[in-house]
Amino acid sequence: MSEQPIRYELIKTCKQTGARLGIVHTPHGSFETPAFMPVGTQATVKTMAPEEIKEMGAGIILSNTYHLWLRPGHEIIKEAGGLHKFMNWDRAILTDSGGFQVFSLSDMRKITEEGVHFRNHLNGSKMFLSPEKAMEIQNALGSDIMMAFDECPPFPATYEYMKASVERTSRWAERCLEAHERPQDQGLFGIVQGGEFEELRKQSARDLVSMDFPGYAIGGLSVGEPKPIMNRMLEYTTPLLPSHKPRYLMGVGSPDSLIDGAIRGIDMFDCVLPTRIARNGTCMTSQGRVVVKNAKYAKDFTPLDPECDCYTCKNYTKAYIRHLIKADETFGIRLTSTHNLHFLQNLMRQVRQAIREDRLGDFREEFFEQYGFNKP
Ligand code: PRF
Ligand code: ZN
Repeated sequence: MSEQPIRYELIKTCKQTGARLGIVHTPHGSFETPAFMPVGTQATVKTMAPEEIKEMGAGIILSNTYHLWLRPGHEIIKEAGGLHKFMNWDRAILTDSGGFQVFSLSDMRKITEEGVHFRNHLNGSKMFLSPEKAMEIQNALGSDIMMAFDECPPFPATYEYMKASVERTSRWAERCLEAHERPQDQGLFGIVQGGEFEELRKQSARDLVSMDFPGYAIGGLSVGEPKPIMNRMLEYTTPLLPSHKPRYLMGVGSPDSLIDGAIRGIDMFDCVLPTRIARNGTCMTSQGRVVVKNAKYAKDFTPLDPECDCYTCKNYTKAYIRHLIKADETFGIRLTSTHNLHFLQNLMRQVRQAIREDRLGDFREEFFEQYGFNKP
């Protein structure tokens, strides 16, 4: 094992936009960036087999500390030989640290300097998550990239609250570094917070950069703020991060935001969007969103996306998929999930090719026009 488990190789920057083409090297293989990470919260990308995710071209998936701690428990996964072996995924895994999930899923949260007290959303029991506990769980899971334990305040938050939160998140990041027991084969990323306040983004980035993490995430965005605010925060924050390390924008996965994030120097993204909307029959296509449940598709015997070469589009019609989704058949969800995940992997391939050819700005225009983002 090399001395640094996570290494970023910058291939080139797009002359038109400044977007970065790169490769992230991990103990479980390398993946090209900008990359989209499918989400496998419960140690499965919902309804999909690992082989299917690989075939779409994904080199890394995301999983969650919070969920796997509550069920089945990190001890069991450790005993199984780690998360890769437990779920039969031999490429890279990134685990989120749990703080964000505690805030979005559990009741009765109380934040203290030590950590967060909350109630288990499955059985109501009292639990406590701290930087040390989040590291213990992620060390047991054995993910290639671990995330520091942070606080992601809701939008909008006051400047005073956000400042105190950023300072606590920096102290928690120090404690994560201290508690990390496998620095030889697991990389720990810091998470920049600060909401919509440039001064606090700067303070957060400065604190975390001084701790010398092998990569940095930008958290606290896509939490309900208008898109122009997210883009402005990215423009402000990415230049504060070291250019020889990967940058990860947490929880972003709409096609327009993936392109706009890449243009602002982001290398990695994750989001439940493709699998979540698949479950109610919504698909991302080259012509925009298709809500396949709509009555107008009842006799539409064409594929979801005429330009797509995924398994779903090669073999099934909108009318059939509509029938399956309306009849609550799980195969319908497999088909829409397959398409949506393939669509985003394919979008990222196109983004990388456009960077290679110094034309990501042109690609953005063409894509937005076809997808319908330019319509009023
Ligand atoms: N922090 C962590 N996970 C996250 C976020 C964050 O700020 C977000 C924000 N979009 C998504 N997931 N730890
Ligand atoms: Zn398809």
